[in-house]
Formats: sequence, structure tokens, C-alpha cells
Amino acid sequence: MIISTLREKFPTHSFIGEESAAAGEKVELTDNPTWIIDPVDGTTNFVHGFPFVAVSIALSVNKEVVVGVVYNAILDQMFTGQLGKGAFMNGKPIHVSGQEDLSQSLLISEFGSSRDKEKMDLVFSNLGSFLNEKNSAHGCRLLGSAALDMCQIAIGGGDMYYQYGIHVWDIAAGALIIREAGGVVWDTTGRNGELCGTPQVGTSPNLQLFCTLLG
Ligand code: LIP
Repeated sequence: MIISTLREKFPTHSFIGEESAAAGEKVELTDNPTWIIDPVDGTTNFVHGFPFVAVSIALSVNKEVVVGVVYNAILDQMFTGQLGKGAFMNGKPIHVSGQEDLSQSLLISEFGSSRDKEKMDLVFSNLGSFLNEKNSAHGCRLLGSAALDMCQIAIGGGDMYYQYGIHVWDIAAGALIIREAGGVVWDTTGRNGELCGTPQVGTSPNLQLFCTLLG
């Protein structure tokens, strides 16, 4: 429904969607205006009735996201961001917390969906580096929707978020919303959070995506 409605209005635009990728369509981000869509982010939550589920839609032009929308229909929370024009929840401006002290920070992360042993070891070791006797965040939450995790950072409900192994449709809208709310997003290469292209995945114990509030 989302793709056919948008295609009717913008017949020359391209699409990247979680369900189309699952159906075998090629995922390729080009300079053409491209809608990046996750119709249900937080699928496991949806199945269990855990109310942390969202539709995530981003529009990228020349490989840069210019519009991002994440909507939690259950809680009726609509997060929006437009490049250079700020970020909003239900129309009201939102901002990251500005917290820079790890011990005062609420960390958000995810287990991800695969249970591959090597990956899970990395997930637990990454969590351990933020939650130990010497160096600890104030708390940690794993809520099941990357898009909404990122929106929590954008409204200052959490202070930092990372996830090992993530897809473009999970983060495209959320990353713009965080940046427009004054936060930062980057990947393990140290680059500014590339949308497609995470060459270090699987080879580095670093965090693939880490959002914090230094900006
Ligand atoms: C899921 C997420 C979840 C993350 C998984 C997965 P889905 O998306 O947002 O938070 O841990 O890696 O990508 O499959 O529910 O759209």
C-alpha cells in the first residue's frame, strides 16, 4: 500500500523496502529519489502485542536522506525530520538530551534477529563494555524496534544507541530525525553513518552504529 500510493504520486522514484528485499528485489541506493521503507519495524513486538512497533519511511535524494517519518500507530507518536528544518514529535520540536557522562546515560541497544553464535558473543561483549563495575551506563534498554530506539534518542528519552547488524530501512528515517534533533550518527568506519555500506561488519568488534549527543 505504501509503495503503490507513493508510486502513483512519484512515478520516477525508486524504492527500497524490507519486504521487497525479502522477496528477492535488489537493494541499491542510487542518486535517484528513493523511498526507503520498513512497513513494520519491531515485527517480534507486533507478534507479541508489545506496543513498540513503527512504520518507518525515509526519502533519499543523491544518497542523502532529506525526509524521515517514524510512526508508532499504537501509541500515536509521529516522529518527523526534514533536512535542515528540525525534528518533531506530533508536530512539536524535539531535542536530544545533551548528556555526555556515560554513568548518567541510558543506553539503548538490540539483540537483533539472528542467533548466530559469533554475532551473539559480540552483542554480549559490546553490552559488557557499557555495563561493568568499572565503566557503566546508568541503565540499558532493549526495546525491539531500531527506528523507535533512534526516536527515543531524538526526544532525549535515551542518551545513546548502538546495534550490531542493522539494515538501511531500520535506520534511514531515524538517523535523520536524530541529526535534526541535534544528535550524531556514525558507523564503525568512523564515517558519518553511511546508509548502505558497512565494510567492517563481521570483522570488527566495534559498534556498527552509535548515536550520542556530542552535537
Ligand atoms: C528489527 C529491528 C530490531 C532489530 C532487528 C530488526 P524488523 O526490524 O528494528 O530492533 O534488532 O535487527 O532489524 O525486522 O522488525 O523490521
